[in-house]
Amino acid sequence: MADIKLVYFPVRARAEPLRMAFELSGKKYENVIIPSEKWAEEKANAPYGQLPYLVVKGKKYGESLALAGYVARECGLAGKTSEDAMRVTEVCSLIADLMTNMGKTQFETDEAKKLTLADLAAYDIVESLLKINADVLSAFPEVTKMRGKVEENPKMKAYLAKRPQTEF
Ligand SMILES: N[C@@H](CCC(=O)N[C@@H](CS)C(=O)NCC(=O)O)C(=O)O
Repeated sequence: MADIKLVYFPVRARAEPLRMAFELSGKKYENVIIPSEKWAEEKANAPYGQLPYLVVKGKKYGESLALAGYVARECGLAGKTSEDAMRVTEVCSLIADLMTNMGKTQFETDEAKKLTLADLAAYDIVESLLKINADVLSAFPEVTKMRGKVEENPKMKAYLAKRPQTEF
């Protein structure tokens, strides 16, 4: 049995660079997958109640950036100098931030919070185009969906109803 276990959900996300590092370096590890339906009972076993975590010689370690630093060193992928290692951590941190933000929008159930200024700007130009050609959206179901999201938002609904009607 391998000295190192990597425990994560059956997806790539925060564990995949670590799996790839083990595979690339040939370092032995056990890839432990927790199916989502088992998570409720497994959560209490995970450091800070989250995945991924590593088990090294029987001890558990959490936080993916800490795991990344360890795995990078163990697999000889941390760079040669301290400056290299700082750059590696820098890039990994940046990607972790991106992943956290991606997760927020991907799993956001409140449709209103998914709106960005891009949606509002697109909504507005589409309103102008619709005044010129009412069929302009017939081939663009995604844009129609975005229009619906803006119009269903209570604050937007109230604003759109009270704003002055202008041509553009
Ligand atoms: N800061 C933590 C975040 C870990 C995290 O968000 N894990 C998610 C999966 S990617 C998780 O365990 N979600 C289930 C839960 O929190 O119950 C890290 O970088 O490891």
